[in-house]
Amino acid sequence: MSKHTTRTFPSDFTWGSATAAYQIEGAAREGGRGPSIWDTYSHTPGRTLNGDTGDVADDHYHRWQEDIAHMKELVLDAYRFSISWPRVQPGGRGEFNPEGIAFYQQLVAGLLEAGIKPVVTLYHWDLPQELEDEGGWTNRETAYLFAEYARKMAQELGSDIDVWTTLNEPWCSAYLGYASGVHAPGRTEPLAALQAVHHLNLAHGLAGRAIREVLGESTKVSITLNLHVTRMLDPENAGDRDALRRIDGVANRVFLQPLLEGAYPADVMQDTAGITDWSFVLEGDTDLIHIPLDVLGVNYYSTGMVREATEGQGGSDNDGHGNSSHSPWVGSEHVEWVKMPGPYTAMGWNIDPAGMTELLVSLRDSYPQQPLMVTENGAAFYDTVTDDGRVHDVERVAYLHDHIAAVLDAREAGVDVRGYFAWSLLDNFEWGWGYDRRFGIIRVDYETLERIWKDSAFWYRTLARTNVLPAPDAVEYVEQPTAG
Ligand code: IFM
Repeated sequence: MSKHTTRTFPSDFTWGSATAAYQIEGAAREGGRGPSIWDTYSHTPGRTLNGDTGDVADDHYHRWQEDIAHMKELVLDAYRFSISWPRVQPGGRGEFNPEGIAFYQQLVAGLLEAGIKPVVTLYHWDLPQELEDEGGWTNRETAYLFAEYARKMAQELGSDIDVWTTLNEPWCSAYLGYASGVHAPGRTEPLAALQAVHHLNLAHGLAGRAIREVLGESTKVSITLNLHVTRMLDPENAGDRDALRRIDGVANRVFLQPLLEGAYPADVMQDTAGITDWSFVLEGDTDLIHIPLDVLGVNYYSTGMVREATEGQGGSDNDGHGNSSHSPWVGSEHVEWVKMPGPYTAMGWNIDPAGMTELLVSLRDSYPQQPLMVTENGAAFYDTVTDDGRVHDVERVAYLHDHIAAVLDAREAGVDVRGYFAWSLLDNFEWGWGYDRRFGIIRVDYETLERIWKDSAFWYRTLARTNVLPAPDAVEYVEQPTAG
């Protein structure tokens, strides 16, 4: 046994796990579901690794009962999942699809029966394709349609939902979808990305208001952001300080400020003046966006570092992980990313638990009254099933242990962080990386769709059951639920 001091979370701390519809559901052409931008994108040759698509994914659409049994055995307090907009409203406007709505109603009923709180995300990137054909998130109309979809979900799922999260990681939807094009819809237009930023922010405000109109002002509304913990190479260098300011602006403040303060950052508008005059922000929009958030969802995986661009490097393809040929960093032509030291996960992302504490503490410093929730954290590794039939994912257990300890550090520094959701419950479709990158605490065999608990699942179960952070080597095996 390793040396380990006992560290405890309060009994009301929420332990959960998270997934997203397109990544796990499959049944892409069943139950009246319409096509989403991710169906189109993943079926376009060359867009995803190995041409993988979400057509079958984890087949959660048919195996949701088994998946709830896993969550119950994991002793989870909450499950964060997303609703597929094109499953419940195939064209994104007009008629709703009762079969799609019934799917989520039965899922929610099943969770409640298992004593698990449903935490819903209304948009985790699967825009109905018909709306993209009309401009997608560059079109203001999409924000209004999103609010109508949110209203309908509030009417249909009602007070059974613990937290209503409007959007997951609008940074990815806007910049990866419309600037670097490594996510659906695969566009590479900086102006479109900024329009998308604003219309996503607006969609959040309108949807949150619609949900509270239906269910009452005390209904818990949230949004999840993937805030970027970025450092600068040389704090003494004015160019490096400016590089950090720019990245913090387009990555973080362009969301945080309208959401939590009701205004766009003036410096971001200035940095992007060559692209747009921001006339798509209409009078009153920022007031609409600025609604009380019961919790702010925070997704954290790794850190980055920037410096002032050296000759010819600015606005390069480098997203900190070298993933795109077009830059997502709109308005940041003077910025160069510095490779972070390892260790790295299978995504090539550096492992830096201190960044988790830093992020939570900095949010508290900027917004002291805002409760927080870690809605995603986890790691992809190339797991293998060993002869004993188990997956000894030692690296993932260490990653979870160290990051959860970092959450505890933030709590001990007085940060009001109320819960933690491991990404992800199951191995799943990792967007452009297809099924190659495995984030699950439960392994999915993509041939048989069998679920196999990894050591990280057993470890996380002990934590959720006891509220005491187990040592990384304290893996307690129990019988895992079987299918059927
Ligand atoms: O799989 C994604 C998820 O959909 C959104 N947040 C990051 C995860 C890992 O890349």
